[in-house]
Amino acid sequence: MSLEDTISTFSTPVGESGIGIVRMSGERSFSIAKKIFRSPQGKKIDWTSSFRTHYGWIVDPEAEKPVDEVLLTLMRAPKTYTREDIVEINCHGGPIPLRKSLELTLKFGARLAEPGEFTKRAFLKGRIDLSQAESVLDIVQAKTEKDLEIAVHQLKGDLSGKIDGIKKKMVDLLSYLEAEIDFSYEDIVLPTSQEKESQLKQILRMIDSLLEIGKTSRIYRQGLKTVIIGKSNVGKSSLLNTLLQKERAIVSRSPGTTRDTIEEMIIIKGFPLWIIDTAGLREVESQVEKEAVRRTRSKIEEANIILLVVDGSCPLGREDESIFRKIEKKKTLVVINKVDLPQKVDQERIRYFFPCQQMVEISATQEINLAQLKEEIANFALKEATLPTSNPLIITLRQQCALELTKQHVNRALGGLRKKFSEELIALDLKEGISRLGEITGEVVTDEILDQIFSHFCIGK
Ligand SMILES: Nc1nc2c(ncn2[C@@H]2O[C@H](COP(=O)(O)OP(=O)(O)OP(=O)(O)O)[C@@H](O)[C@H]2O)c(=O)[nH]1
Ligand SMILES: [Mg+2]
Repeated sequence: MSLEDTISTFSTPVGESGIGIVRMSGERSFSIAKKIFRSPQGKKIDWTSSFRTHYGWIVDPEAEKPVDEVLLTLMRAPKTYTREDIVEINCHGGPIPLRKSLELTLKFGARLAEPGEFTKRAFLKGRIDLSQAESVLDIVQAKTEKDLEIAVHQLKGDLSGKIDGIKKKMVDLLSYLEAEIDFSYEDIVLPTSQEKESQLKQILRMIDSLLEIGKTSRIYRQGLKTVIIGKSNVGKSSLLNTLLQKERAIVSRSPGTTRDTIEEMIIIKGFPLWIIDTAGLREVESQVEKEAVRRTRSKIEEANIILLVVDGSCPLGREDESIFRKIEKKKTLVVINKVDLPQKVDQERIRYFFPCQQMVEISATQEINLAQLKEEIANFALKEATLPTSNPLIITLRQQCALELTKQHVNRALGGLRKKFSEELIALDLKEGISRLGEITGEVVTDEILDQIFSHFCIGK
C-alpha cells in the first residue's frame, strides 16, 4: 500500500438515499476528475480553486456518455482531511450511480481505498496523531451524546495533551541524566538524587491518574450491566420489552419461557446500560433448565445493577425468598410488577430483606410508573459507576497497555535510583518509557499496529 497512490471509494453507505459520495485523495484526484467531469455547456472550471463546489455531470469519456448529475467539490492540499488533494463527487444516492462513478475513478488511475485509509493518511501525513485518529472511529461509533462529546475532545487533542505533559517531564529528567553522563556539561546545576526521585514519583502519579480516568470513563463506552432477575413468570421479559419499547423477548403465561440470557443496550439519562433478561430462578429438573439457571447465576455475578422483579399479584413464595437471600443487597433495585392487578404481595416481608432499598411499583405490560423506574435506574447507575473526577477520556486497551509499560519502566528507573545504579541504566529505562508513550500518539509505531487500528474503520473514512 503506497502513499503515492491516489485512493478512491464510497464515503457514504451504499443504498438508496438523498446523496451518495465518492471520495478521492491523492495527487491524481484532480486530473482524474478532469477526465470524467463535465460542466454544463462546457463552462470553464477553475481547477486551481480550493473548497469550491461545481455543478455538472460525471461522464464515461470514452463514449461521452453521462452517468450521473453531480456536485463536484475540489479541495486542494494541504488544508484537507488527508493533507492531499481531495475530490468529492456528490452523486444521487443510489447503488448504481455510485458504483459507476467509483468505477470511472478507478479506471482513470485511482486505487480502491482500504477501510480507514483516509484517516490513516491524515495520521501518516502528520495532520493528527494516532490517538486522535482512533477518536475519529469513536466519533463514528458513539452510542450516546456523552460518548460523542468525549470522542470529540479526544480528536481535539485532550489525550495527546496529557501524554505530551508526561512525556515532557520524562524528557526533562532524561536530559539531566544525560548531562550527568556526559561530563562536558559540568557547569549545569544538576538535580539531587532526592529531586530526581520526586520527579519520578510525580511522573508515576500523572500516569496513574490518567489510567484511573480511563478506567472510570469506560462506563460511557461499555455501559453498566443491569441484570433482571426473579422467579419465573413475574414479568422479567415483559420488563425488558417495555424498557426497549420492542418485543425483543418472548413473553408467555407459562413459567420457564426464557431459557437463554438476552442482552440489549438502552440509554437512560445519557448512561448506556446493558439490560439483561435471564431465565427465572427456580428448582428445575431438566438439563436445559439447569443450564439456564446456571447462566442466570453467572450473570448475577457480573451485574453492576440487579433489577429484582417480584410479582405483586401473588403472595411471596419460597422461591422468592431463596432469591432474596442470595443476591447482593447493595446492587439491587426491587421492582414490584403487575400493580395493575389486585395486590397480594407482602411488602413488609420484602422490606425485611431489603430494609434500605428503594422499591418501585410498576406494571410492565400496562406501562405504569416506567418513568419512575428509569429515574431510579439512573440514580443507581450514578451510585454504581465511579465517574471520572476530571474530564472523561476513553483509553483504549492498546493505549492502556502502553501506559502500563511506561509505568513499569518509570518504576524500574525509580528502583534503580534508590539502589544507586548508574545514570546510564536509569536513563535507559526512561528512554524505554518515553518510547512506550510514543506508541500512544504514534511517534513510535509498527505497521502491524497501524493495520490493526485502521482495519476497524469503515470503508471511506
Ligand atoms: N397483568 C399483568 N401481567 C403481566 C405484567 N407483566 C407481565 N405480565 C404477564 O405475566 C406473564 C409472564 O411474563 P414474562 O414476561 O414472560 O415473565 P418472565 O418473568 O420473563 O417469565 P420466565 O421467562 O418464564 O421466567 C405473561 O403472561 C405476561 O403477559 C403486568 O405488569 N401486568
Ligand atoms: Mg422471561
